[in-house]
Amino acid sequence: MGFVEDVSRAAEMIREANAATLISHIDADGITSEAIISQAVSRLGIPVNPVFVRQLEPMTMKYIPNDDTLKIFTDLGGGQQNLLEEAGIPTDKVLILDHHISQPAPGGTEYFQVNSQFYGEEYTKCSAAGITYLVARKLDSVNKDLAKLSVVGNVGDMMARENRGLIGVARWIAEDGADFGQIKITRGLNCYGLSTRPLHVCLSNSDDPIIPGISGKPAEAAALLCRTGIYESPSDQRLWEELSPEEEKMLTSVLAEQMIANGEAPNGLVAELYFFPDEMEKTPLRNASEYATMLNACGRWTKPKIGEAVCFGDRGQKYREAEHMLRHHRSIIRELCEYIIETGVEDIGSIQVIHTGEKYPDTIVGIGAGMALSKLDTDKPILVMCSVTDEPDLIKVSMRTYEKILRRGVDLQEALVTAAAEVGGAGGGHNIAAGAYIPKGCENDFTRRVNELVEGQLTAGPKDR
Ligand SMILES: [Mn+2]
Repeated sequence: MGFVEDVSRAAEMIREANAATLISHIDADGITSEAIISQAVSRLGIPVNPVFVRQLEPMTMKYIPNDDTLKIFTDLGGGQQNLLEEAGIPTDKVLILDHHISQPAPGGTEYFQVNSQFYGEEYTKCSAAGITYLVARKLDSVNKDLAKLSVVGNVGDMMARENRGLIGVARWIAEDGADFGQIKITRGLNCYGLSTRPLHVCLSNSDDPIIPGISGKPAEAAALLCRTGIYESPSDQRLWEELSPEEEKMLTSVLAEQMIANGEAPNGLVAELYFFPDEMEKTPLRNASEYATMLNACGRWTKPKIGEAVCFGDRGQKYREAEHMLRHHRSIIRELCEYIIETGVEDIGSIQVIHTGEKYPDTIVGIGAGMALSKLDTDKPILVMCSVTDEPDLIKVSMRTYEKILRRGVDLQEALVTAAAEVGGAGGGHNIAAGAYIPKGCENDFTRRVNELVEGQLTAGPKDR
């Protein structure tokens, strides 16, 4: 069926429900998806009960009651229909709103889902928070106030990364929120922390793209800002959000010139940005990427309901707790990053490898790997392995690289999917950032194989895109 028909059918199923159980993932996309559908369903007077899970797997199925509530799966479910079938959950009690690859149930039970993968190019770069928003919007146009959360989920799931902005139906959602007056869509610096970090810190943290003479060098960044008159002194603390449009333009062109002078293409310097002018100034809630990090921090430290409360509009107690989670999150990541650099990675040819064992939670190892990479050999993808909490037989693998390496033909997702399948594991993700779970004990064979595959990709050269 077409997208419009499927969204209508999803809305119909919700309207007919007496009560709903909302099962969602604990990352930014999962939390925003849940918050969107939860509010949309509650507004119809239908009671809801949320269940957040790290992953839908046999162990977590016990949290899903086989009662007569409508089970709405968001940001998961499409790939786990076998579990729903096994649990004997009837099809008329299941609605899946997902964007991950769908796997039919082995017994042939056909659960109804709206999945971004089903409807062609316009939809593939739309996360679960996008699908849930479009269902919410179909239920009632009053739900336009939820567009902001949808953009947070999309940006959090890296839907804006490849094209440096949202595209297709996800972009339409951003415009819908802009229309409503809650989202300001602009173009600007493709850096993290534009609403909360002093500009020289933002610039020196930029690692994709790497700005020669600025990345990793806060003092040099401050000096450049002084030279351009944006800072009055090197100890100035102005934020990107505080610049005038003229200053924004001037700064991006100075940085672009600096990149060109160093033989780098300045393409990655500017991106489309999504600001939320009705949120408190100088807080992570002011833009989509920082908001998403706050929610990820809540989820990764197993407090998704704090993130949910923030999405519902709590700016008091729960918001303070979320701020605390974010600070904690950052300090552990910083620690992990230092650990990787101090311990050192092993260069095995085309990739660099490290095993962090049980030292850090597997939920943050990928982020730490990405941050550490900027201080390692940026020409070789990094592969980090670690133990998995509560799963002693599994090893989690995270890989990160840079755009410039993708241009040479590398695709981390492809490499990990292939190598993981060969050892009886499973991989997934994106070309620039991917992950896998593999059985414990095959680490060496696995990393050797990934190295071989990446080598092969480099030999084959750039793909036609
Ligand atoms: Mn997602």
